[in-house]
Amino acid sequence: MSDQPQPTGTASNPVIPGFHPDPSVCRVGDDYYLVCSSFEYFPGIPVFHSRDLVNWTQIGNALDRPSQLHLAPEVPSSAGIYAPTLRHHDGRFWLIVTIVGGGGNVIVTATDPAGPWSDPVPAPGVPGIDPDLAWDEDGTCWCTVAGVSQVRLDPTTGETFGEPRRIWSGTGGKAPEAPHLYRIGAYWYLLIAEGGTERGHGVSIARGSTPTGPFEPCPDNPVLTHRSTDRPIQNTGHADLVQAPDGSWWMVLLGVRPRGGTPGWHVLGRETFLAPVEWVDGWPAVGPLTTELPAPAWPLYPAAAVPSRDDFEQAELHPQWISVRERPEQLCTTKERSGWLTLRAAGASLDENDAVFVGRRQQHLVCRARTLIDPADGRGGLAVRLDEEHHYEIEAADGRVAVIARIGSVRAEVASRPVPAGPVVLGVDIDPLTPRDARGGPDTLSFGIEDADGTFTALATLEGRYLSTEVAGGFTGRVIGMYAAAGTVHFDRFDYEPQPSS
Ligand code: 6LW
Repeated sequence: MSDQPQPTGTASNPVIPGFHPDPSVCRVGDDYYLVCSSFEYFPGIPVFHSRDLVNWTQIGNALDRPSQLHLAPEVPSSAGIYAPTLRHHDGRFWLIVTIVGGGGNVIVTATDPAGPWSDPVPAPGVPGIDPDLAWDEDGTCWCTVAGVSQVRLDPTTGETFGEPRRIWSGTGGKAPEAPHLYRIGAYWYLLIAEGGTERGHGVSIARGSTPTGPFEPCPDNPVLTHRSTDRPIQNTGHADLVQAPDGSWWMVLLGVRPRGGTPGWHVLGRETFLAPVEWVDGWPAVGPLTTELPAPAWPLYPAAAVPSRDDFEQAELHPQWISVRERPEQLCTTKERSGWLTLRAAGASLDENDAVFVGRRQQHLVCRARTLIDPADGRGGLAVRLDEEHHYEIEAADGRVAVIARIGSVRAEVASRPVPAGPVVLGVDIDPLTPRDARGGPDTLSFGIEDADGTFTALATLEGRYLSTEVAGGFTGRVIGMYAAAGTVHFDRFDYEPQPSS
């Protein structure tokens, strides 16, 4: 992030594009920190920093050691890391999160949010997902979870006290969840999401004079929803509130950008958006959420872009790189061949839960990726992944490249061609698909090879909707990356470039 503030600037949503759902935010002085869910990927829980709420830089991942996060092959995709809450209290950062299928609710702490974070402290008495932490004036810590229930907790030991108590069930929408509890002025405010994380999603709030209630619902609930609208941002919910140093209030929340004909498909997962909050009669008024934001009343600090090329010269991988379930050093290393990323196969394809894959989130609707692979000792390639049953890839081995599509239970090689033995540049171009009728869209993925002069030759163009959440299901979004399916493969570089969207 630049140290030089820019006095004016435009701000646009999403503020953190790509699969970055369930944002939780806190401020310490002039610095904001934000975390997201990461599900089946390792390392888990991306941590971001910002000085202006608009420009965010990833500074690490909270769970980046095998001792903190072990996702067994049996843990399904879209299980794993759900909905963390990040708070700063008593000079430390506290993060509580549910590891679905692998440990339940745990707490980790850090003095520097870039890490290291502690090993997890289990909190087995916390009765559900989406745990929140709030401390009252006595220093008592209250943990509130989806439902919405609450229990007293010692966050240093994970011990809970007494039976969990139902404190609110929302306004009647399904799945009251994502609670966050705050002391603001004379009241304790209980913010929740309800309506489910699909098109019905919304944000509701209640308030009481103690952290345990009773809670009186806001007369204008939901305070934010885009359900039944044709707004470009949909599924708005799972929010967190933060106050800026100038006293203004802001909400971070998740939303999606469906495109194409009916019913609309979103491919980047649930992304992190920002909205200004006004207080009217003691209640927050928000939105609607727009792609262009009113620029905040303070200087902006444009984030230094992550370079489009990673040439794997650094021993440590950039925190943006994620793997499926685990990343043992013997299967993924930059130390074997200097300046190359070496992957050694475990599972025989991306259909397998133990696939060896290193990718980054697709963050732009229109973009391209290239990688130079040396498949001399194995078979591997470049993939766009939603889960084990929804992925497209171009694979190289034995003087041949092939494009493979896996959609649900169907797996097919859709194109192939011979290539000279040795390293080859594999690529994918992702472009919008203008609907030719009510059923079309949202995009296409063209897989091919790039010549030494930069000419890209597509072998196959596949429809993007089959790599959308509306088709695949689940909570994640597309991840683009490299994989090994047999033996050992080496990657010299990986390029990811957003392209103009029109
Ligand atoms: C999360 C819940 C939700 O636990 O989706 O949108 C679930 N909200 O609060 C998974 O992200």
